Amino acid sequence: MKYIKLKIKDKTLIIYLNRVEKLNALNSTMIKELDEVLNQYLNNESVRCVIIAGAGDKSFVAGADIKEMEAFSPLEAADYSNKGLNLFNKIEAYTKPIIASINGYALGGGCELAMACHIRYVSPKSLLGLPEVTLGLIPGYGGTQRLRNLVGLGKASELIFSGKYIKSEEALKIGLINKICEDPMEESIKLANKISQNSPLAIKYAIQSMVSGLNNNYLDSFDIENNLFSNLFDASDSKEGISAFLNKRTPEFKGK
Ligand code: DAK
Repeated sequence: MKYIKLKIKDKTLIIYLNRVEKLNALNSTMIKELDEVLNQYLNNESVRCVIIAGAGDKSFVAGADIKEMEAFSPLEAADYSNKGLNLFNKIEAYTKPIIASINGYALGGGCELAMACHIRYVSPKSLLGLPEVTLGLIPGYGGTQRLRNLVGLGKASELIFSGKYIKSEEALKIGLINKICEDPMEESIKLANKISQNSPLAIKYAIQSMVSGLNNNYLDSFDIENNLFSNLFDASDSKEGISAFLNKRTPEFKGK
């Protein structure tokens, strides 16, 4: 892979977006490579959690690659747009938890990528924002929806209309990120290890249930949650978890 470095730590796949000289700005090759990696590991049972980070110490992702966009024909723009949107939706619905470990700039498409992840751990000096309107664009990877879902319409409007960057502290205050950490990778790995002790099947269903709530009306989502909950009683993980609790031992989940 040209722009992606992979590392496996215990049961966690760490994906580094690696285009340091361009502050990891997302181009179409990176989008393709990231998509391939996620497809490759989706059914790999030894991986229970994923971390996405930017290589280097300055940037998570400083946005979509502005230079590449400049040369797009309308047809290329449509293709780029479809592939990017599909990837970001895939990340949001990915059935293993994905943590964005953010060290530095998370701007434009980079902030959208972080928002598509399930959890965001961020260094104190990071800067986040959606400056697309300063380029005559709007967030195009689902960012208008995801930012509104995370921070509410008022704050989302303020950020998107102004294109301003905010520091980690403000991002935490408005609910855009989960936590500020001196070392976001170390903390992300700790969280991933904790998550990996739990039932992969239960986590998969929790993700499916939460994502279904984004696509369905409120009451239908309860039905979906109810079905997923009931299905777990057919699975060995729930029997293992309940039996381990009752027998005062540590459960060994298989994700089945
Ligand atoms: N694209 C391309 N190159 C970038 C880049 C980007 N987004 N961000 C940085 N770089 C490159 C710089 O051009 C520079 O390259 P060289 O000149 O060395 O060749 C190198 O990275 C280092 O950057 P700087 O020299 O500028 O570094 P500084 O520390 O001085 O400044 C900065 C850091 C992050 C403040 C600055 O680089 C900056 O303002 N970058 C652009 C930030 C930005 O506007 N990001 C949003 C991009 S728009 C869509 C979906 C999504 C989107 C669009 C369409 N569809 C579905 C159709 C999303 C759009 C965006 O993300």
